[in-house]
Amino acid sequence: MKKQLFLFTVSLLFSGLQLTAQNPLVTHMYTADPTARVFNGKLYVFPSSDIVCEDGKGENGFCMPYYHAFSTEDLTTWEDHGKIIDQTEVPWGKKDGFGMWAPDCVEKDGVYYYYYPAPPTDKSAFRRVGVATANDPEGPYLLENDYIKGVDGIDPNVLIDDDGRAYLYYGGGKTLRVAELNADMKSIKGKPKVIETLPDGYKEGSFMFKKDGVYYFTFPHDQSGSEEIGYATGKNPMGPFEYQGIIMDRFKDGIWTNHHSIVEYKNQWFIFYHHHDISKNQHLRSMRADSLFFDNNGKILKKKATLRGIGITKADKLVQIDRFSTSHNLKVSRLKDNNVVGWQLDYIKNGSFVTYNSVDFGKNSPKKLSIRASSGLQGGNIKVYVGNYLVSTVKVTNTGNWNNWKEFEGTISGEISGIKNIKLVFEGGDNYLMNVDWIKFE
Ligand code: FUB
Repeated sequence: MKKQLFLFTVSLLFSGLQLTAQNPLVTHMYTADPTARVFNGKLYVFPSSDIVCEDGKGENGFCMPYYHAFSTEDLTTWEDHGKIIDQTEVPWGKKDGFGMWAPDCVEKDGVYYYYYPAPPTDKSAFRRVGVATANDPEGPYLLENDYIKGVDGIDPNVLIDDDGRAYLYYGGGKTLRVAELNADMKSIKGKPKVIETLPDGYKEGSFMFKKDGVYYFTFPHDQSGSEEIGYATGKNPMGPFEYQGIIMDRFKDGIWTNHHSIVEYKNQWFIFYHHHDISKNQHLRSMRADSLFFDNNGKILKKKATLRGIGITKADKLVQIDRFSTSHNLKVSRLKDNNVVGWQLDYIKNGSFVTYNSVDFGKNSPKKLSIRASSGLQGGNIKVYVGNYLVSTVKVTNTGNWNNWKEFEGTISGEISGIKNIKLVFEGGDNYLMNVDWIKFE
């Protein structure tokens, strides 16, 4: 996968579009703790931002100084609306705390309320929760002068119920809490309540949503070395809730957190979460998304995290096949090209394959295809299937070494149109055959 230059100095100023029909959703900066919301027919994502820590900054290895907002209408083209809040603007917060952890944003009566945790200058708690308001989800946001009194913790999340009452969920550690918000959306009614009857172990990042009259209380939960995402359901926004099971298993490749949100957009449910795809450093995370499904009884079907993610990929653009839906007997690693965020398929053997869902071939069938590949050994053949049909066999030969890339072409037999799933099957001798970057149909 070969994309735009990966220059963080430039990205700080960046505001623009990028095509990312797969995971991670954006590659020009690190984004964690994604809260997805639908406003005005668009899907917005409000993540936190990880940056590389200078010595002694931040906490727990995280350096998180500001928030950006992102949106999409097609799940493929993501717009970065730029920085919406910076730690230096928080009236009650440490200007160099680097502790702007997971936020949320909701809309009520045309006003957008942005909830964010930050380390307070009065040192009254590890985190307090602030509110900022705007007339547009992209800002500009006006920050309240003080934090919400009585709320002490991380990961604010707000549900506005069908009757207009609003609830703030937050917390991390052994307990997660809920408090009803007053009509001003900036203060709470009474004392927060601990949410009971959840499984033991560290919990944080709770996200509440309502579907068919049922309150789904979902939360990352560590009981075995990194966070799985679990959920409980109830008939009341303040509980009690009954634990139902796991939505997403824990990752086992060196990332401890998995903060998420769940949203319905254009009649499909999605789970947004994060991973360390770009950095392989658990403090420099990148947001992802996958489709989510429910059974007929409202139970959430367990989701396997994918590289493919969401969104439709145009066949005549580069199909980043290393962001596959499924794979067999091969590996993925970062491209070795300097300053490029991208990945490659490697350790490909005879019989290895990848599938990639939802490629849009449009109305006019392509006549040929090209595949960017390399091989330090003998190469091999790639059989390209579209739907159930073998449409081409591309021969890849030795390119001199594994990092010397060439484009190999094939002709297409048959007519292809519409949105199709594709599959690449690799054939050859006993050794590793080739590395593959992308495929393109023309
Ligand atoms: O991003 C910092 C913290 O890590 C979040 O607040 C938690 O939910 C976890 O993702």
